[in-house]
Amino acid sequence: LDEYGHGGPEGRQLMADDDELALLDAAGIPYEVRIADLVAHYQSRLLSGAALAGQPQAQFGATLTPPFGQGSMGGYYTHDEVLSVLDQLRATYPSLISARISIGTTVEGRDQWMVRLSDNPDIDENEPEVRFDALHHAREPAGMQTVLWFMLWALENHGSDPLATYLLDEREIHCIPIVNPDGYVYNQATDPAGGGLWRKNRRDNGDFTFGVDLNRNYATNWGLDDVGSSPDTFSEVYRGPSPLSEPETTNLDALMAARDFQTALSIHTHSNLWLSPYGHADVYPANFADYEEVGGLACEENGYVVINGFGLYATNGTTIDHEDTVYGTMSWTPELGDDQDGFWPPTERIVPLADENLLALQRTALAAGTWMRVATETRTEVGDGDGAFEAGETVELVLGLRNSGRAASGTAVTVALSVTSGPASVGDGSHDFGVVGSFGGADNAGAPLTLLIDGGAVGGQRIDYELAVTHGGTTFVDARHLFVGTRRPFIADDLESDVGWTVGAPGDAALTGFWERGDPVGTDYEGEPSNPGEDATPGAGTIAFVTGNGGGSAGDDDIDEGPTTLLTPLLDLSGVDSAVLSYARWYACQGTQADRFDVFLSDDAGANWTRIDTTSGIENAWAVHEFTVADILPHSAQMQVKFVAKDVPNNGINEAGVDDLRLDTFDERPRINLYGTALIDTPVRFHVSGEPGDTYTWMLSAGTGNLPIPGFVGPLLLDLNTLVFFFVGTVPAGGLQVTEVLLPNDPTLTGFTVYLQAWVQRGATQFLTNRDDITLTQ
Ligand code: 0X9
Ligand code: CA
Ligand code: ZN
Ligand code: CA
Repeated sequence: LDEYGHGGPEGRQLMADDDELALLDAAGIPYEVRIADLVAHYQSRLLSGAALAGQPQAQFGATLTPPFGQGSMGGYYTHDEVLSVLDQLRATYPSLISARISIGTTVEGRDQWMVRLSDNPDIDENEPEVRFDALHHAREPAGMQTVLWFMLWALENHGSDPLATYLLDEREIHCIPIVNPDGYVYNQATDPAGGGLWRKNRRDNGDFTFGVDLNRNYATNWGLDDVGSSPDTFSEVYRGPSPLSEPETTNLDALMAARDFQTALSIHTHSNLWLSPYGHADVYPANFADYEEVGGLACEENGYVVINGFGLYATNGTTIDHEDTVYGTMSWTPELGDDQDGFWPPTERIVPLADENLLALQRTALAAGTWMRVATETRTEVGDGDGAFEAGETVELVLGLRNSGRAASGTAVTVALSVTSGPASVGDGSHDFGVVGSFGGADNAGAPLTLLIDGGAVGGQRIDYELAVTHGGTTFVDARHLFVGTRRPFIADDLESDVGWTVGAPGDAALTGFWERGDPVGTDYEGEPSNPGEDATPGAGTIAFVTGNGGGSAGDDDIDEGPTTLLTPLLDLSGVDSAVLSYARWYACQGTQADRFDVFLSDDAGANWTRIDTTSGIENAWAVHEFTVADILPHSAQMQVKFVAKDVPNNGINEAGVDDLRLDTFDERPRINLYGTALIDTPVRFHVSGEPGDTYTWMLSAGTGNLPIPGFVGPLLLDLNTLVFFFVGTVPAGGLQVTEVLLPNDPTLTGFTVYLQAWVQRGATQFLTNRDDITLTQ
């Protein structure tokens, strides 16, 4: 039996052949067959012929033959295609990538090919060294594609992208896309369209079995016990007759000895994990904190779970344990893709999977040398003391620098501040932080950098500035921004009533634990909260959206399978110049941690989505997350947020929650917003955002206009002939008035559009706000 999912309280998923099922039957051990023919299952998702050729051109590697993502094994490159790609890249970028270098030959006499990416790639320069390898296991080609994707990104962007330029100029990046060519070619022979399941190398064990698990054959803790590897030749984790018995591992070991790899990834699939040493026992490298730091930064975007190998299951004789122990390399085994991706993710997943790991490979390469980051930034207002950054005031910036790399900064680190746009100039513009040691930090508390906001700046204006971090002759620019003025909400949804959120979307496959709105009923898993017991809204609020809210045991109430999707009503952000989106989020992923909760933003009513937030950890607490919308997508009238949680495979406790959706602006002008689906006989929320004490009068009309009115800020945007004054009020403390209006239960009004605007008086100033509209639906 061959485990492929990574277990948990609801049981492990196993691969078994017919003989093994017969043994289970004979022993009376119950099981459920989820996928009867795994190869056929994988092949059913792999494209060929015209469908493959019709795949969209990927962002990188579009001019390769075949293009990236269109290899002839269901989109995956064959062994020979990989070699051809390496040769094509050498021909195109001879000053940035070496010719193929053989690190040795395999059991069947094939070469294990490596390339070095760097400036002067044919010379061994004194630059920090990194290694990326893939396909130790022959059935895990997504790792190979990911290594190639990183190479393509670096080569195609050298000279234009600062990070690609830096990494190629200042690192030596060694890539071995196919560690186990014999096994990979064997899979090609048995399953030319992809989906082959051979894992080990092709050693003839002399007893009618083949193959040694190369990820159990390294010397460190080789054969320590029969749990972490097997002495049985037929086992998928057969460790071989002796440490480094296989030429494939011997060659890798010789390479590790000859080079000075500071960081390395030995890439596998699958389960969305980032595994660190060690796997043989519950013990940790002395620099485990550094492992956690770099691993955590690497996985900031992909959301993979960062844990030590033993925390997953016991292994011995693995690549990374050996490399850490013998050579001091910080070495990880990523397990790319989720358990639906499996070993042969669908063709259309090749690019997304590679791309979701690009940042992780970049950061692993950065960590091989000096990697200075602006880890924290604290802004302090020096002015009227109200906390808002306003005209004529000074903003003090205290930076916490962190070196998340394996080399000290060498020379002193300086940071220079500059304003790139907006109403501000630089006061104290630079600071010398001195030399910053490996995995060390420095700050400028007591000597802040300063931004001087222009006297004429108005609320809502955006100031873009840059922090240029320089050391050893190289500079990295960290772009930041702030908004002038007082932040206040213009849409705030505490979910205490429902104005049109949507549960469920095409593709949802949850069996239980659908999103539902209610007063959360707490559940527990091993003494830790799973479903929240309270909503997030401070004060009087009681209601939130949670996944399953039946109470009882955590296992009954949580998400099984999935995903389950929750969508907000449309959010009208047109004409808002400084929108900040925030929401309170809860996520408890317990038992097994490989599941996730993703949040997406759309600017076209859900036709396209951009992921803005992801987690797979145990938060067990409401936390507010916020985003500057314009950094992600342009503002539109059709913005929407969706929350997607899943437990795939169904093997743990998964509970997500959402509350307190807010959109804030720094704009000084009052603004209105109608929020909710305009279904007859349901409530819509009328929002007036302004300074506390502003008095407002809602106006309603059947048509639009554009009429400047003397003495008013802003034109009248309604048709004067049908204009009706609706209701009046005063903006309360907090800056947002929310009035719920029940739409009439009158089907004859469907399709009818009403336009609204507010007339707002603030002291002596009269404003006419933006316009919003509502079309009644049934
Ligand atoms: O078992 C392996 O070799 C790796 N998983 S895979 O599914 N790609 O075969 C994981 C090895 C990670 N190390 C530990 N779990 N200790
Ligand atoms: Ca170089
Ligand atoms: Zn593997
Ligand atoms: Ca609430």
